[in-house]
This record gives sequence, C-alpha cells and structure tokens, in this order.
Amino acid sequence: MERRSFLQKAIAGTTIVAFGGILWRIASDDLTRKARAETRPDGKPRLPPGQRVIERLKPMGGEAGNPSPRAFKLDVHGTVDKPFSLDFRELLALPDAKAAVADVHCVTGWSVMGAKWMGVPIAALAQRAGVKPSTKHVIFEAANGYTANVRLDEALAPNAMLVWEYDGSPLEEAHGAPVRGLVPDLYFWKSPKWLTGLRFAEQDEPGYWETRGYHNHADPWREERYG
Ligand SMILES: Nc1nc2c(c(=O)[nH]1)N[C@H]1C(S)=C(S)[C@@H](COP(=O)(O)O)O[C@H]1N2
Ligand SMILES: [Mo]
Repeated sequence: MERRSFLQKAIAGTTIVAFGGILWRIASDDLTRKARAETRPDGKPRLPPGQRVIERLKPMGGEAGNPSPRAFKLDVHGTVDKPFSLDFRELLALPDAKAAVADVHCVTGWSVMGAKWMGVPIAALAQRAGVKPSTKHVIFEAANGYTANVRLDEALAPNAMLVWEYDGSPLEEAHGAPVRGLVPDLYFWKSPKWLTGLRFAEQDEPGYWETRGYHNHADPWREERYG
C-alpha cells in the first residue's frame, strides 16, 4: 500500500472509531437521563447516585469455574434442617423457576436497566431447605473460593435469585455460566458468577471483595462502595 493511501485509510478508520464512540456516548447519556427521571415502585430513584446506564452487562472478569451445565452442582447447606444438592436439570425444573426483570448496578459506575433473567428465587430454596430461625446471613459460594455475604432478609427479597439466562440466552461463560447469583439491589459484586453453593449462617462472613476494601453491605442508593 502506498504511504499516502495508508495514511488516509488510517485517518478514516480513526474517524469511524471516534464517531462510534461519540454515538455510543450519546446513546448512553440518553439512557442515563431517562433512568434518572424514573422512580421505582419502592420509592427509590430508578438510578442510584453516581451511576451511568449502559445497554448490556460488561464482562468484569474473575476466575471462571466450569461453565458446563453437566458439571454443575449446587449445595444448599449451613443452618438448615434439610441440606440438599441440585444438578442443573433439577434446578431448572423447580416449580418456582420464573422469568424476571431487574436493573443491576456495578460499583465501577455502570448500570443496566431492565435486564431480563430466568431463574429461581433464593427464598424458594431457603424454604425447601428449612432455614433455622437463628439464621441471619447467606454466604454465596462460587468457583475458586469466591464468596459474597448477603443479609438473610435481603437474600430472601423477591428479586434475589439464582439465574441461568440473561436477555433470552443461556448465561455466557464470562457472566458466570451456567448459574450465578443475582441480588440486584446491592452492588453487582454481591451477584457471584459460577455459583456452587448457598450457605446459610448465623455469623456474618465478609467475602472476596468485602475483605479487600469494599463495603460489607453495598447498598447502591447509599453509595456503600468502600468499607
Ligand atoms: N465468582 C465470581 N463472581 C463474581 C466476580 C468474581 O470475580 N468471581 N466478580 C464480581 C464483580 S466485582 C462484578 S462487578 C460482577 C460482574 O459481573 P459481569 O462480569 O457479568 O458483568 O460479578 C461479580 N461476581
Ligand atoms: Mo465489580
């Protein structure tokens, strides 16, 4: 390629990328403005402070587990009368499995509004296990030792689930296949990917990020970002 035409192509390419970036920012600003004008049924603003709306979940990394549904096993244990395990098929066949819509908020500043999920409420699993009255916390257990702690009342909220579909497709490996936790009213690090267990507990047990400077509770509306 001749030097001049190479330069022209390089400039054109840069212009297209820059233009794409501008369009992306305009779309994101528009979604953010729209969300800021809305109020949730519980009276909170739809968008927590300091957040900006993007269209789809961003893969945020982490040490992946085995994404194969065939390898999946969920242990529900701890302070329960009847601990049990489920494979992937058994989980999907639970009578409480349902579609749900929920916004998610990442501590790094992005939010996704109205994400569509398929999953089962944690409350249904808790009921099946027979949670002992002394229980105060749920520890989400994931591949490679990742854990996240959630208060029992918040883990039993109707929108707190285990999910295996996002926007109509099976969860991608990067987003925690085959099953992740979803606690949408706390920052997204409390939604563990590559989930392996739910442990009910009397004592609180700060998890991976909570022991690395992040807030133990993580309420986005109070901007509980750092501990
Ligand atoms: N097992 C596991 N789950 C995890 C993480 C992780 O490192 N390992 N990272 C958390 C963090 S910090 C965020 S922001 C979200 C990101 O989810 P996403 O990659 O699907 O956007 O997953 C959370 N769940
Ligand atoms: Mo994160």
